[in-house]
Amino acid sequence: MNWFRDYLLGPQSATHATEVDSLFMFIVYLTIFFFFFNGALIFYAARRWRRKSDREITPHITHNTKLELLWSLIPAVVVFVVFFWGFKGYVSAFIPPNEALEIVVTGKKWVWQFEYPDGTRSLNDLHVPLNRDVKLVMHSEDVIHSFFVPRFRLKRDVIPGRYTELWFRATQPGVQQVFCAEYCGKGHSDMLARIFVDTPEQYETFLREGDEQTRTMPLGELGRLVYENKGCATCHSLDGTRGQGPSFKGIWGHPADGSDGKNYVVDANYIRQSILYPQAVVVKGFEPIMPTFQGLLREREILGVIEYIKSLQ
Ligand code: HEC
Ligand SMILES: [Cu+2]
Repeated sequence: MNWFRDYLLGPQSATHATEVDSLFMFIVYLTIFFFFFNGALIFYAARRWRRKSDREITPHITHNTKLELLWSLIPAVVVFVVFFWGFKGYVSAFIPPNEALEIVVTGKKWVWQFEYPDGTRSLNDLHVPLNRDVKLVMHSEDVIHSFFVPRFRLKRDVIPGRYTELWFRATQPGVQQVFCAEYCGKGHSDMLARIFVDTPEQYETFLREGDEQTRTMPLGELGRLVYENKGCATCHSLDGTRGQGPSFKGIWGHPADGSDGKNYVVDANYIRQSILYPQAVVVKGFEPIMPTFQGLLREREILGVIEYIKSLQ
């Protein structure tokens, strides 16, 4: 009967789906059973006790204790079974396991933004490893949205000013559709995201080289994104003003004075070194406070920064 379940609900793609579906199908089959059972009783009664002649007088029956107990107790038991079964699934859906990979989800008109433990961000594309517990910590920047993954059988509101959580363990490789299930304005129906369920190798590649955007965006633009999103902007200005660190404006191709008294030309290798080993050359007149970005920036992002600094003449 799995074809029937898949026809009604779509394929199951996370552990939670099996739990939800078994209860759902139990209720469906129960409903079908009682549809025919009650129908048959009605037909039987209509035939068995139909009026036979005009003079016939029906007996005066006030009640039947046995029958009344039966039709109260059986539904009561069924209702309790459904309640506890559903409650168990609800609790397991909303209490994440301790070791889950944590991803921050931000809903805003009209995109989903994801942030991984290593600081990587992506828009509308969520990458998760296959067969691993993933916990989503969700919040909204504007109105109420709702994160809905039909094939995981999971849905939860995403609310401004508060965190809600959701967790899952994807069991099928491939792509899953995410919908916003809370009307949130003009672009509501475009608020679509995809979950890429990656093999461990694909997930490693994603973390190392970034998503589609990081891998394909023009280098200069990628560099600007890195500058804005990874904190460079807090210390380095673009307009020549001196901040905690030297401004990026016009440094490309010019000599930099090291505090060791030597002169260094600002080229690609110099910038790369400044990012990965900031203490190797400390620019004269500045404190050695720049943190290393080793492991935080991908190769292509470093190339992007170089390209970006080059463009700031
Ligand atoms: C906490 C402040 C801080 C942050 C954040 C920071 N830097 Fe720096 N940076 C400095 C300081 C101070 C210097 C000068 C001293 C030195 O060379 O270590 C510097 C130097 C540099 C230089 C050499 C500049 C020159 O004129 O020779 C480059 C290139 C650079 N940083 C790139 C970056 C990039 C790219 C980022 C972001 C990924 C970044 N920095 C983030 C403080 C910071
Ligand atoms: Cu929405």
